[in-house]
Amino acid sequence: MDETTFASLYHDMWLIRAFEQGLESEFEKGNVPGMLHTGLGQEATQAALAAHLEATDAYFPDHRGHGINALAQQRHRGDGRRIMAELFGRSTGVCSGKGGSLHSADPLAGNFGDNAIEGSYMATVLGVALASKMRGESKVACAIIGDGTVGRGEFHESLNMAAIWELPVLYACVNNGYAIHTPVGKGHASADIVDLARGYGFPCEQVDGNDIDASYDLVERAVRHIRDGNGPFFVEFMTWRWQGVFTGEFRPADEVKYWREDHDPILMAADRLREMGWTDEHLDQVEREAHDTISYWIDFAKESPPPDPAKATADVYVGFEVAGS
Ligand SMILES: Cc1ncc(C[n+]2csc(CCOP(=O)(O)OP(=O)(O)O)c2C)c(N)n1
Ligand SMILES: [Mg+2]
Repeated sequence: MDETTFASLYHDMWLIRAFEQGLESEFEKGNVPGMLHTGLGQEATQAALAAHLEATDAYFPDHRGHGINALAQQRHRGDGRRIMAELFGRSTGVCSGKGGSLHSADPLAGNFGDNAIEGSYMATVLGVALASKMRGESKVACAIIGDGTVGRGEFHESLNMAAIWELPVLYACVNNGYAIHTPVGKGHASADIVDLARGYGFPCEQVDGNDIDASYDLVERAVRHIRDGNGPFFVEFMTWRWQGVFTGEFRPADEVKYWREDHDPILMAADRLREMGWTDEHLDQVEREAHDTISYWIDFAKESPPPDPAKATADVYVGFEVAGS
């Protein structure tokens, strides 16, 4: 990978980390409504996906997808602040503040939305993919799923149908080792999800999801395969999330140390940049700029008005309004 691309991905990863850290701090102060699951620790996986998905593609983020949503919004719609505002429940958010963390969507940025039912969009992604195929478009329909999703029936139904209809689906499985507190090997027949997916007969590959270089290259290859009309592709990103579903650490100290200090995606990328001649000062500058950008986004969100109660039912259904109470 050339230095310019690597540097740009490093910026993206820092933007995600600063976004999540800023958000987490505001959440702890009680300024962010609802629940929060951050993508801290998974920045390389998200930046690699965001780098290759166009506005005309369709991705379904999982419950840790604020980072990819912010990058897509910034890149395709020119204003990443609208994801922050959405999380703060403000009218300037992408869904006018009514979606929040788990239900924000903006198809014009390629973001077809998460919802709180893990795995449900393993079915809807097929519809988007089928429509694209029937219309002769070259859309990539991407389902970003956690390892926990694999135990749902929709996982297997989806892979099967994508295989037999040769649909343009990118399955991006984020294997961060646990579903709530259950280790992946205890919850599924294989700790390597890729081995379960291989039975459906299309390309399935595993990658170090904290290695931005390897993740970027694999997503590039997978997207090319799909756009060229070759049907689905499954990628398993091996990564780790700093934050569980609930507060408190439940994992062994040596595991925490490994992932947070020895195998952190941003620290690993910084080492690579140092090898390319970057100074600590230059690296610090990227970090500082990301935090400055996010402070500005948070200020924008806080200063934005809340949604108008009179519009509570607007945009809920297509084609008609529900009478407000
Ligand atoms: C169908 C369904 N079952 C259970 C839940 C409750 N739930 C929320 S997050 C979660 C764990 C998901 O684990 P994983 O997919 O590995 O994602 P991670 O949090 O590890 O990123 C569960 C079970 C849910 N949201 N939907
Ligand atoms: Mg998980």
